[in-house]
Parts: sequence; structure tokens; C-alpha cells
Amino acid sequence: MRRRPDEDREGELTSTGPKEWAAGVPAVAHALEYSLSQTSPKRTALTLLNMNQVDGIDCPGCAWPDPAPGHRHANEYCENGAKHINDEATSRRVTAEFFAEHPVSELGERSDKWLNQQGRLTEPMVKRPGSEHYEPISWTDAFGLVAEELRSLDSPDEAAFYTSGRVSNEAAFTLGLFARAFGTNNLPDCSNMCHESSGFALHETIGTGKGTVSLLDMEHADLIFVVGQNPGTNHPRQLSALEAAKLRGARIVAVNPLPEAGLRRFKNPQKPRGVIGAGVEIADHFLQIRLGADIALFQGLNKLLLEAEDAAPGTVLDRAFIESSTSGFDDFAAHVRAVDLDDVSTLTGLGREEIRAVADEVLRSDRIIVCWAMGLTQHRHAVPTIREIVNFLLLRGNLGRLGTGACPVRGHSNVQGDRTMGIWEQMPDEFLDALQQEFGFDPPRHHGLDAVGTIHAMLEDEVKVFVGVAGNFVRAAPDSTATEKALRRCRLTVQVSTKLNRSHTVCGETALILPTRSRTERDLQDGGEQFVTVEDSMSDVHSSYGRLTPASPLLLSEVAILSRLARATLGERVPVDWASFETDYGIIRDHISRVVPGFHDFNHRIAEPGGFTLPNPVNEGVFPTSTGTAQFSVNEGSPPDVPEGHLLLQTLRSHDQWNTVPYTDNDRYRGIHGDRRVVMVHTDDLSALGLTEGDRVDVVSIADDGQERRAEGFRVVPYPTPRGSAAAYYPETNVLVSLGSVAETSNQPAYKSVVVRLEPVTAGT
Ligand SMILES: Nc1nc2c(c(=O)[nH]1)N[C@H]1C(S)=C(S)[C@@H](COP(=O)(O)OP(=O)(O)OC[C@H]3O[C@@H](n4cnc5c(=O)[nH]c(N)nc54)[C@H](O)[C@@H]3O)O[C@H]1N2
Ligand SMILES: Nc1nc2c(c(=O)[nH]1)N[C@H]1C(S)=C(S)[C@@H](COP(=O)(O)OP(=O)(O)OC[C@H]3O[C@@H](n4cnc5c(=O)[nH]c(N)nc54)[C@H](O)[C@@H]3O)O[C@H]1N2
Ligand code: SF4
Ligand SMILES: [Mo]
Repeated sequence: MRRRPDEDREGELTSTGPKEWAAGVPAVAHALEYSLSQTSPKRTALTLLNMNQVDGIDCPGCAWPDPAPGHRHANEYCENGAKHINDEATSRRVTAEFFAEHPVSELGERSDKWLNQQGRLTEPMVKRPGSEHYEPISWTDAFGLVAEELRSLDSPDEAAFYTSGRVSNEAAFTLGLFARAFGTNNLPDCSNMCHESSGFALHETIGTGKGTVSLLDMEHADLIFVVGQNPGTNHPRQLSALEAAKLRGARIVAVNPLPEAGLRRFKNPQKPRGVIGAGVEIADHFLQIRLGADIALFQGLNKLLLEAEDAAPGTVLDRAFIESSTSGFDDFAAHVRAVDLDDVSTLTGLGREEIRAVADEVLRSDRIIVCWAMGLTQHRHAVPTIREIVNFLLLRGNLGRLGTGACPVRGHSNVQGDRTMGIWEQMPDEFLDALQQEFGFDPPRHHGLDAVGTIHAMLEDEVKVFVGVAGNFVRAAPDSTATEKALRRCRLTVQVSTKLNRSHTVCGETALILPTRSRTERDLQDGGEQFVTVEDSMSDVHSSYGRLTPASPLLLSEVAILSRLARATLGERVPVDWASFETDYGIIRDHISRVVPGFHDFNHRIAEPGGFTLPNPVNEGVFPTSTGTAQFSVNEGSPPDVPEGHLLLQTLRSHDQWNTVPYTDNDRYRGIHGDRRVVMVHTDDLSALGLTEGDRVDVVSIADDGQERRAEGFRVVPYPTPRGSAAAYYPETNVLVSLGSVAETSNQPAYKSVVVRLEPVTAGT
């Protein structure tokens, strides 16, 4: 992608190293600064005071749960949640005149940040074949156009419907129903790129793809692992839970290649102690691990636990649990016993004593939780790594008891709910049977395409219509060049969006923008004012009521868009009363209550303050695997070999972005300001490579296909990351991740495991 010169730059690059602590007064100030740059003080106050309250707006940020009703602060949000909600509530507007002024080719050269800053989309727009501009189109004509394209396909599988995790349960259920009534399971989603590896590993081993931990468990754990996660930036209120755990004497182990601010100290902005004091030290042990070495670490810990049991039989392992509730122990134990702790030390870069100290901590703890996020899921061997963590938990019976469990910390606010509602290309037969029973049509049974599969299929001309409901597919996906090419080959691309992003500028032959109301906005329908529901990372289902006036009178809700699209496409082909969906979302919830397990009496139970929690079989002592027991596993896997002169690159989020959308060029907690095109490298690696701070380089990756991929014009920043590893921001670096670089079995892109070299850019080239 060409960038327009300098439009992005907020100042000179400065880099002062990672901060020692997260949150506190500066966080509040930064949140207000960004909010007020987007919208008025009145709208800011309206959004913030309603955020995460009972009957309020669910934060559109991450999926961290809210405390129980009665235990919430008046300001139950974090700095970044405040930024996300006001980014959505912005007063800026993208109008038809804007599109008349800016041809698509010009928009394609703009940065992600600039596109987002233009504000909220206001009316449906179409880009017709051969045209350089988007122009207005009526809603009726827009639905007619999509319906005609869909109906003209040779097979329903030539269409794919992408979802991102901000979509409500009601809209997600409607979309899944529409896709299947149309005849396809092609339902790729952001989860394919996010926690797919967690879902696969957990499903195989404990029989459910969801985490087993609640906030109550966090209140009772003795030891909490935070692995491959940067909560200070990405799940800031998790720090409140960790702080509370620390204050009552729990211990915390953080495992991360980077000394992330939130893992060190936390100054809680809601408590006087946090505002004026030194804050609370979060991690008792900080294991600065090499990229991709977590599998070795947990195998090392598991071996040490087995050895401790040998030394004092009957005191370390939960033998009764292992015998009654698990299988595969002997094979697992034999495998782990053969692990060499010196190898673990070399692979992880951690001292044997450090690892032993953590094993001792484990031996002293009766109740253990392991939390993780993208630092584990975005590697080729992500699934075996997470299975090894399940082994670790099973050894001492740390599943199904209060204060214990597996905690994959989800990203988008409703990414887990979307899955529950049927957004998955591989939904099990029981779900499809229930759909058939409820609606009287026969849903397709063959699996559909996931995110990476959809890109391959578009490149092969097997998928010709792409519909994106929320998200920014072209920037979230790996291999930006291939993904752009894939989308441009489509006959039709459709984006249902709140804000302008690059996916609107990478068009099929015909392209549509269908703008939608956001969850911050009031949703008045014929049946009265509507609310939507979401499910957070701990399986709590609750409502979200919009409060603001919609950004434009021409906007439709997501439910209205999807149900009208279904009606226009399918007519009377399936016996579904689509029109009723839009009138009253309670009708959709009634359908959900009969199709989706755990949702009986949905409308009644959602009216309770705080909603309700979905049952988790593991917490009821049931492991719904093929054997009916939890499964120990034998795991292999390691990061890729890195040739001499190369580095292993992880691509990650700055403190000031929401996924593909950078808000500013700053990453406050990492001390980096003024530029996002930076690559963080250990000082000794910089010297070995003959580079010095601020040098300009191209980052070049070499994939299995032998092809070079290049991200141009990055500046090197010395940073305390382990030797041999590097870090740079997403989505600027997605161009480097090949389509073939995916996790085994889950097919999730390995965004945190890219072999690169840094090529100095000499003046004049
Ligand atoms: N403000 C903000 N909040 C967000 C988001 C956002 O963009 N902005 N995005 C949301 C979404 S969708 C998601 S999925 C989550 C993501 O939440 P995170 O997973 O915290 O996000 P990343 O920025 O990808 O950070 C990954 C972390 O893992 C570490 N890591 C990388 N590789 C390894 C490894 O091999 N081993 C270990 N142990 N650690 C490793 C990195 O150093 C980094 O600290 O955040 C959600 N919340
Ligand atoms: N290199 C690299 N790539 C990654 C990752 C990584 O760590 N490294 N992380 C991956 C992960 S974990 C994820 S989850 C994906 C994220 O991928 P996506 O979910 O596809 O991307 P987002 O940036 O969250 O999408 C932002 C856009 O969503 C739209 N939007 C926001 N709110 C709403 C709404 O309420 N309704 C509608 N209809 N639209 C809305 C806006 O138009 C906005 O521009 O990226 C993945 N890609
Ligand atoms: S922790 Fe997550 S859900 Fe909570 S306010 Fe912050 S961004 Fe929103
Ligand atoms: Mo995510």
C-alpha cells in the first residue's frame, strides 16, 4: 500500500522504554482527551456514566466481565473502554459529499487512522463497476442488488458472511439463520483469528471450547498465571481483579517476552491508593520468556510436579480426580518425564532456578487459574501449547473447583456470544438439528469456510460474494496483499459498518457500504425501544441499551439490515417471519431460547439485573468429551527455526488502537511516541545487526512458499525483549504473515511467529 506522505505523523519518534506501572490519573486524563477530541462533553458524559451499568450500554471494547450488580463503581470503565465508546459516539460524519470528493483510489492510499477519524458513516453507498466513486443508493435498491447477486450464484457456497465480535447476539443469530437458510455454512469470523486455537485445545481436552473461570473464581484463587496477555492495555479492568487478588494475598505469575506495564504495577484510578500512592505490584514472578516457548515452560513445570510427587507420594497430584475424571495420564506422564530441564531453559531463555521457583509456588497453591490471550493462540503450535496448560491444570485438580480453571480472555465484547449464536463454519449437528426443528428448513450440513479458507476460495474464484458484518476483514486478515487481491476478484463486496475503514476501499466489481447504528445509540422500532444482548468472556449474558441519538436518521440497526436482506434474498423460500425480527427483538430471543442450549426463558431471565450466566459443564463435574473424561495429552511443538541474522517477530497492539484502528501514533506504556512504523529489538541484536536506534529498515519475511514479503520504512527502537525476538504493531505488519502460516488444526494465523530480517534503507534508495 502506498501511503500519502506524512499525513500520519504526529511528531518525531521518541522512545523512552517501558513504563513501570499502568493506569492511575494519566489514564483518566488521556481517556477524556481522546473522548473530547471526538465528541461533545455532553455525549461523553452520557456514554461514560451509562457504561457497563445495569440497563446501560455494554462497553464496546473488550469482553472482560462486569462485577455483579451492586458491586459496580459509578465509573465502571477503563481508559481504553472510554476511548472505544467515544470513538463510536464521535460527532464527525462521513457523508455522500465526502465520497463525491474522494475517489476510492485516493481513500485506498489513506492511513487506517485517517479513515477512522473521518467519523461515522451516514447513508448506504454503492460503488458500481468501473466507477471511481461511491454514490448514494436507497436501502431497498441496496438489498435488491445483494439479493440478485446472491441468487445468481451457481451455489450458495460461493458466498461468505464474515462477522466481527461487536455484533449483538440478536444480529448474530439472524445472520447465521440467514446464511444457512440461503444454503451455506461459510461463516468466517474474527474468532478464527483470535481464540480459535483455545477453542480447539479446550474442546478436545475438556469438552467445551469456553473458559471455566468466573469473577468469583478470581476472588478465590491462590495463584493466577497471566500468560501471553497484555491486560494493562487490552483488558484493563482485569487489573482490578488482579489487584484485589493481590490485596487478599494471592500470588501472580506473568509470562511474557515483554515487560508490559500492567504486569508490573497497577495504580487503580478508582481508589485513592491508586491515584496518589505507588500502586500495587502485580506480578510476583515475571518470566520473560522467548516467543513461542510456553509449551516448553509448562512441560518443564509438569515434569517438576511429577518429580515432587515421586519425592513425597500422595501430596502433590490430585490422584482421586485424575483417576475418576481423566484419561491418558500414563502416556502424558511418560512423555513429560523425558523432558530435559536444560532444554527447557535453553528454549525459554529462563533460568532453571526461575522455573523451579514458580513450580514451588504451584506446590504451595491449592487453587490455580491460568489466563491467556493472543501470545499463546497466534503461533503454529498454539493448540498443543494450550493442551499442555490443560495438563498442568488437571494434575492438581485445578478444573471444576471454586477458585480454579482455564481462562482464555476473549477480545471483542461479544465474540464469545456470536459463537454461541451459531457464527461458526463448523457448528455441531445438534445445533443444526435445533434450527431445523425451529424453522422447518434443512440447513446445510457440510462445514463452511473459515477466515483463511475464505481468502483462498476468493483467490480461486470459488467465493464471489463477500459480506462483512462489522470488522475490517482486509486489515485483520494475514497476507494483506493476497487478501486485497482476493477481495478485488469478488463480484460483490458488502460491508455493514459503523465507521470508514480500509475494507471499504478494497472493492469487488460492485461494492456496497451499509451503515449501521451502534450499540451506544437508541434503537426505536415499530415494537418500541429495543435493546440487544451480549455474552462476555465469563459466559455472563446481559443486555445493552443504547442512549444516544443515532449518528444519522438514515441508519438501520444490524438486525433490520440482516432481516431485510434475508427477506429480499429468500422471499417465501423458508418459513421464517423475518419482518417480525425487526419489530421486536424479543421474538428473536424467543427463537434463540428454543435453539441455543442454556437460553431457556431468555426474555424473562435477561430482565433480571445483570442478566444470567450460562452453565459450564466442567463446573458441574462433567467433561463432555468423546470419553466423558478430561483428556491428558501428549504434546510436541516449538517455534520455527530462525536462521542467522534473522529475528522472530510478533505483531501486537499498541496502547492506543482498537484492533485494525489506530487512534494515535503513541504507545504510552511502552514509551514509544510519534510513529507506529517501528520495530522493537533487543540492543544486543541491534549491535549484532549493525543497526542503531532510529535507523530506517524494511522488515522482510520469508515464508514457506519461498516468497519474500516486505513492510517498508520502519524505524528500529531498542527494547527489552528477549534476544532473537522482535515486536511491531498490527495491522501495519500483516503484509508479512503468509496465508500458509497458520496454527495446526485450528487454522488460526500465526501472527506472533514471523521469521524476518531487517534490511537497512540507505539514503537515496
Ligand atoms: N485497547 C485495546 N483493547 C483490546 C484490543 C485492542 O486492539 N485495543 N483488542 C481486543 C481483542 S480482539 C483481543 S483478541 C485482545 C488481545 O489481547 P492481547 O492478547 O493482550 O493482545 P496483543 O497486543 O496481541 O498482545 C499479546 C501479548 O502477548 C505477548 N506475547 C506474544 N507472544 C508471546 C509468546 O510466545 N508467549 C507469551 N507468553 N507471550 C507472548 C505479547 O508480548 C503481548 O504482551 O484485546 C482486546 N482488547
Ligand atoms: N497481525 C495481526 N493481525 C491480527 C491480530 C494480531 O494480533 N496481529 N489479531 C486478530 C484478532 S485477535 C482479531 S479479533 C481481528 C480483529 O478483526 P476485526 O474484528 O475484523 O477488526 P476491527 O478492527 O475490530 O474492526 C473495526 C471496524 O468494525 C466496524 N464496527 C465497529 N463497531 C461496529 C458495530 O457495532 N457494528 C458494525 N456493523 N460495525 C462495527 C467499524 O467499521 C470499524 O472500522 O484481527 C486479527 N488480526
Ligand atoms: S476492561 Fe474492557 S470491557 Fe471493561 S471498560 Fe475496559 S475496554 Fe471496556
Ligand atoms: Mo481478538
